[in-house]
Amino acid sequence: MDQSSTRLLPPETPRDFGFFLDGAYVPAGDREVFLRNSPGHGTPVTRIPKCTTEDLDATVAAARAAFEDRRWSGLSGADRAAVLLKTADILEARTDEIAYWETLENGKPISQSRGEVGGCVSIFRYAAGVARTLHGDSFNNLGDKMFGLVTREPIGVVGLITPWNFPFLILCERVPFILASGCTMVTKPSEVTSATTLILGEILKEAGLPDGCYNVVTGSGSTIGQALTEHMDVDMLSFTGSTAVGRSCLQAAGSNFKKLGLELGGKNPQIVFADSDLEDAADGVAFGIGFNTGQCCVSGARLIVEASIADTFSEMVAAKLKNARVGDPLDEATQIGAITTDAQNDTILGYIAKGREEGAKVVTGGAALDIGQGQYIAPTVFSNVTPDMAIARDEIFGPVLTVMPFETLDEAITIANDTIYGLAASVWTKNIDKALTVTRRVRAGRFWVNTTLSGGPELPIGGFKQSGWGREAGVYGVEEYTQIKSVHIELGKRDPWVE
Ligand code: TXE
Repeated sequence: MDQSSTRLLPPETPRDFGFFLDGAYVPAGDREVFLRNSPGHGTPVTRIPKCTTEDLDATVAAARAAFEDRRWSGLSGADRAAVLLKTADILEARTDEIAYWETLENGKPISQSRGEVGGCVSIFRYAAGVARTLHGDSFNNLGDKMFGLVTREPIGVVGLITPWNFPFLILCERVPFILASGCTMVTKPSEVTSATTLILGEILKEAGLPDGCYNVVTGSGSTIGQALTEHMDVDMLSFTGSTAVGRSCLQAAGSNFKKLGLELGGKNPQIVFADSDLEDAADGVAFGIGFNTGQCCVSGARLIVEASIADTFSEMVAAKLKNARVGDPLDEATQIGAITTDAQNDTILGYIAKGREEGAKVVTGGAALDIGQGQYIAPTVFSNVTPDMAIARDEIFGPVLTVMPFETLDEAITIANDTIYGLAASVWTKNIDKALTVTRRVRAGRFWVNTTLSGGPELPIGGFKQSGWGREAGVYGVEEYTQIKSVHIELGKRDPWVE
């Protein structure tokens, strides 16, 4: 069904999902369930099992068995690539369905969800190429009697914990690379957005992924997430979420010294110089904070703008945000949807109140929007912001932009680096010297010049400072899921140790 031509409605009754173990769904049975309400409609849409720690152990055991018998890691890169390519084809064919469940659980606009599934298709296709090109190294410079090899091997069983802001996209920025490397996995999606992670199970199976290579355990972070992080039979954990939980993962992973990949919070600068194309920059800055209701780890939440244009430019951004269409996520015209969780809604409104109390001035927005159903917040711009204010320092994770002016390039860089985070940054200028100087001196893992929030699977993702460890995606990303082995090969007759 082409849903783009049909008026979409939430389901009349919630859909039941099972968790995914060894190639099959396991219904909730007598387990407790999470009932998820659509944040855009306030009605129940999905029911997901609350798995027990025995369920978790079963998924890890399935992934371990699949890894040890080499049913996946023993295949050629070409054979693994074939499964990833077939997955991409099935995802493409099922785009509307996946986007529908993503929007219902997350609250993001349906057109955006479809775009994200399209992005995931592209990532699977890219990762198929990486599966075939992944290789080690050789050393032919060790003298005639010694030849050295460095082989790359999959790290083993990977635990993957994902958040609710991009449930399917963040999943697909990791799963194809984990599988390309030859690893097997257990993933734990956020308890509020598990549906599309579960749907991927049957798609991978249909594409030919052997049973046990992709398992999904559902449940809360503090129980199942924590237990997965501590698990003695998991070799690596990739966690995406808050910096606070990332810190607790560091401790939990000490159980068996599992390798950690962490993508955590951000408070990302948008540096705008007076010589930029101001129309483009205003549109980009509005997009950078409005997209996904600002619930992006890479949202451009701090506008650092040359003082000579600060007022005019803030008004330009405010005008753009006022024109952005906030509303029912299932409406094709919507650009900004609902706030995903009740807790996040309270957090964002709390920061807006705090900004006012601390003396910042609301340029636009600053309140919840009554759309008749669900929870919505007007995109908000604050001026008169000082570096010590909570709205300038904390990751709000909502559509709230702070404006801070600068006089010199050095000052812009100092303000940009004045944060514990280092996930992403953007700079807007037509002057190549300024663009490159800022790019080289601002400490962030991902940079945009005269654009923001763009890119594809070729370029890696990850943070500096307290924004995380390691990289996902690209060749660098797949290498994270491997470990290397040094092989020393002696040629010819050995020089004896004992005569
Ligand atoms: O994240 P959590 P929350 C930030 C953002 C947001 C705040 C809180 O600032 O306001 O975090 O969101 C699982 N051991 N980001 O509470 O708790 C949890 O079930 C192991 C930034 O939702 O970090 C979910 O699957 N796992 C961010 C995942 O961790 C645990 C994206 C993320 O949840 C766990 C999301 C534990 N002890 C939120 N506790 C980004 N940078 O993209 C929870 N989880």
